[in-house]
Amino acid sequence: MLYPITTQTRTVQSLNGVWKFALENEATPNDVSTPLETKKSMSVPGSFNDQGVTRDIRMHVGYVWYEREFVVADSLLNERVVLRFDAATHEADVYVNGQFVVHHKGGFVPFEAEINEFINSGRNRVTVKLSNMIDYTSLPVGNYSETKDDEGNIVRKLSENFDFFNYAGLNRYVRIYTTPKTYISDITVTYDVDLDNLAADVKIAAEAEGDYDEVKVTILDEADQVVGEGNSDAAISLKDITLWQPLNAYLYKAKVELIKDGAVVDVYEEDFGIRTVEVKGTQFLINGKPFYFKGAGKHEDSFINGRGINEAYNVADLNIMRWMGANSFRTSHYPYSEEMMRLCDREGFVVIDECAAVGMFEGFSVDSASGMAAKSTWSVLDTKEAHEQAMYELIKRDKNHACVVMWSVMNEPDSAGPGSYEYFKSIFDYSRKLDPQNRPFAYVNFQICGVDKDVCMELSDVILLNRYFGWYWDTADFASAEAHLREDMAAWHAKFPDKPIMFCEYGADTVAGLHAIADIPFTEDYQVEYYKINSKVFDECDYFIGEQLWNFADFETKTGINRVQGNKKGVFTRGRDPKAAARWLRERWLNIPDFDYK
Ligand code: GCB
Repeated sequence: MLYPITTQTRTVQSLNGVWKFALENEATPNDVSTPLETKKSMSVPGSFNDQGVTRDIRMHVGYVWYEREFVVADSLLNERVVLRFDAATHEADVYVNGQFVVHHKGGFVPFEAEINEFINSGRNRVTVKLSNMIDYTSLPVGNYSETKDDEGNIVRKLSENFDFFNYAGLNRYVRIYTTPKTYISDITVTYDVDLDNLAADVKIAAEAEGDYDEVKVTILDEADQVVGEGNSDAAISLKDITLWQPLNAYLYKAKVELIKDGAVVDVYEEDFGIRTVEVKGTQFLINGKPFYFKGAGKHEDSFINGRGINEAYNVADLNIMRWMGANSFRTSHYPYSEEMMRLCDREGFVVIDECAAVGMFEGFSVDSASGMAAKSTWSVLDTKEAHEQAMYELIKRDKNHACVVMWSVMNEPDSAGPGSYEYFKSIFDYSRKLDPQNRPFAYVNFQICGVDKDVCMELSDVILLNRYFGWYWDTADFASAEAHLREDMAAWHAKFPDKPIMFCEYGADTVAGLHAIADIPFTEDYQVEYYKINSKVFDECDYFIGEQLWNFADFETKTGINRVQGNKKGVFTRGRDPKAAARWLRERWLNIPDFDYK
């Protein structure tokens, strides 16, 4: 799916700003044929929860309404006019001037619809009925129930089956863009690279609709010099290429033009980097060299905005990670904004791109993590359809990004209980066919489904582990934690001697400002010690290819007795102030090269 940009043939108009907002009153449903009656306002993009402030909005479960007016300039009404939502979390029905236009479920990917037949010259009205409900058929997975009160009203309850707050709303940008009636609908970038000779055969495959004779492709380098020309059917050979490298990005531009009778009818420009990715034995090769991942699992989470896009945070977060010596992160636990992916392409950050498959564990709870056991997850959940859709939409959106080096199909699923293997196999088989660049696919293993219980790891190209020795396990006993971690790593390596292992989570909750000498959990000192013992074991294992800690920054969660205004495992606070561990890790990571460490 193409990102909306302005070109000589296309325009983009923002619908961001303050919209009208209302909670759905189910006794007297909103009538979309008339303007929304409300005095409430809501900023878009942004989650509605913290903007709403009081409990009735913040904790609302069910439907909400957004509405605003817009005008499309008359000069554009003969173009193809498309209304695009970058993310409506989690499910939306969109109406224009009271008429139904499009429905989408899945709160972290874009969707769009042509609206020509619904709009008029002058003022128009866009209305969105949005649901924040998630259940056993959706991704992410939620525990949903409903009852009726004495007056017969539905009372909805929702408890996340995962450890982040269920921020919802029009979380990303809303735009109208125009294209000609004959237009480029998608572009897929693939290439064969000759690393020894720094040459590449690049295929820019365009899909288009309408009446055209040919698709012309021009490849430009960063100095805007033409380095290759051809069409969309055949590969274009490039010589003396500059590779996209971690933290040292280089982006080419593919200018794609639809030609009819010698004239350009549509033009789109897609930036792309050239790099190779390969899992070979116990190594993860980028551009043929063994890469070592240093970084974190993150969240899209900021004060007031909730999960709403915050580009200043995105820029700052990458700068903070660079300061720390990090080179990568995982989009835990859902696809991040397209702006973040584009930024990572530009900055050279390496991304493990995760779909919203989280909570796939019957009875998940952060209050009893070490005591949980796999049960009958795969007969309780009915997520296959949503999961395939999520992988399809994720890869369709992110396939051309050089920053994406691996797909994560699930975080901490039940990979031990009955039916796990069959479910995993079908998702892996389905997903692998979708990536035109054939990147590695993996899932992130839950400590509860350890090496003696997990039955799915043979399907994963890399062994991604979330491990909490010294936190949920062996709390305040670093000697045992270290020994158990060492045993765990050895056991995984013995079971899969030819697969690389990396950590996608390890961490300890830490309340900034607390200190103690004697290994007291929640103190900054404890967090530093925790990272020291983990790092020591990592360095003993030559098959260990990366450390992504949990979490980059403190973040909001549902309330619970194990969460103090959210999850405090950040090495930065929610406001991005460093805890002591951030400085300790900085010392470590600045001394670990991106390549050839293992
Ligand atoms: C995990 C989850 C993550 C939680 C984390 C924790 O394993 O993947 O979403 O936030 O543990 O802090 O418990």
